Amino acid sequence: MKKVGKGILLVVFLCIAALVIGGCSNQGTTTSGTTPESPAADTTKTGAKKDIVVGFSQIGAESDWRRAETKSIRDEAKARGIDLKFVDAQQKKENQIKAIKTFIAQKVDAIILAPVVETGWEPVLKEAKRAKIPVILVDRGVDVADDSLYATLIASDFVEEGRMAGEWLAKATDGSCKIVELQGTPEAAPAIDRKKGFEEIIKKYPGMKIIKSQTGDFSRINGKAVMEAFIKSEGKNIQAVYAHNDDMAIGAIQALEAAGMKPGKDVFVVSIDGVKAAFQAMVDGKLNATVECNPLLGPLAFDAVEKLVNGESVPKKIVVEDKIFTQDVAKNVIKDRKY
Ligand code: GYE
Repeated sequence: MKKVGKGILLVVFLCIAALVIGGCSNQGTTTSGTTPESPAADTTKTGAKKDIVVGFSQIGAESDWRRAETKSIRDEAKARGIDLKFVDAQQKKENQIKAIKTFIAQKVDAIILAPVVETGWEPVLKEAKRAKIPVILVDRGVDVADDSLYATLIASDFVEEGRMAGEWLAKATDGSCKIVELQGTPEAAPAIDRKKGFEEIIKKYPGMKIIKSQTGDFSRINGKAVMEAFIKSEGKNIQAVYAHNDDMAIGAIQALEAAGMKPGKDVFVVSIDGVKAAFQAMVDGKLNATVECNPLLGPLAFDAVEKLVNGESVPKKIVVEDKIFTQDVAKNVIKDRKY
């Protein structure tokens, strides 16, 4: 009797162990990889569909926009049962190159790359091409002579975003104001293009002038520090702030308030991204306008991944549509904002 009882216990234990192990190995094929070292899942079983493994080299976590993009890509991979290897490059191109090389060594099915700057990608993209691994660029573009080095670019039109910000400011100031500009990360596509689009518009208005321009690296803390320096040297001369993203605009708003100036009233503030905090700043009357730049790129990115893995073609460029939001609509739309 005793022996039979022990036997049953052993069988029950083995069943539980099998269930636990089975559950764990399933988890290994879903989205959770956070290091380039985690081995690529190879769960191909006879007759079963091969799991897709994707490496994602992200720039960092410098802004609300970027955090929203990361979440969108992670959530979408998880929803589709795709194994995502996520690596944060801490703003360094060298780290991104290292991550891509690791993904190639792991024989991933596709690579998603958000390139921090535009140049210097040719050698590593050639390695990916030789390994027949498609590269999907998200949100920022690269400057390469041969565009067969990447499969597609999914991004907004940053020049157009700069134009929208410039046009709004020209209208609000009757084409006359002294502007300070907070630029994004040097050599990054959105910093180059947002400057270009904005300048294209304001040069049509002789009364509009950029009196100071410096990088705030797309972060709140740097935007604030640069704005403090602008206020120190230009003071009340400053009539408008053009920030290449909302985080820097919010930093600038803090600096203006600390200096006893009234952002949104004494000084116009216009920026780009359309994150929730910017809508709140508009509701509070401190930010005048923001141009939306949609970071929720996960669904588009994985549509492209799945097509490419199935041997289908994708367009070379997928442009995400943007529009400008102002204070008068902020209150009504803030509750529906998704990021
Ligand atoms: O505007 C900014 C972020 O590359 C479009 O990078 C993106 C930009 C975005 O840090 O907030």
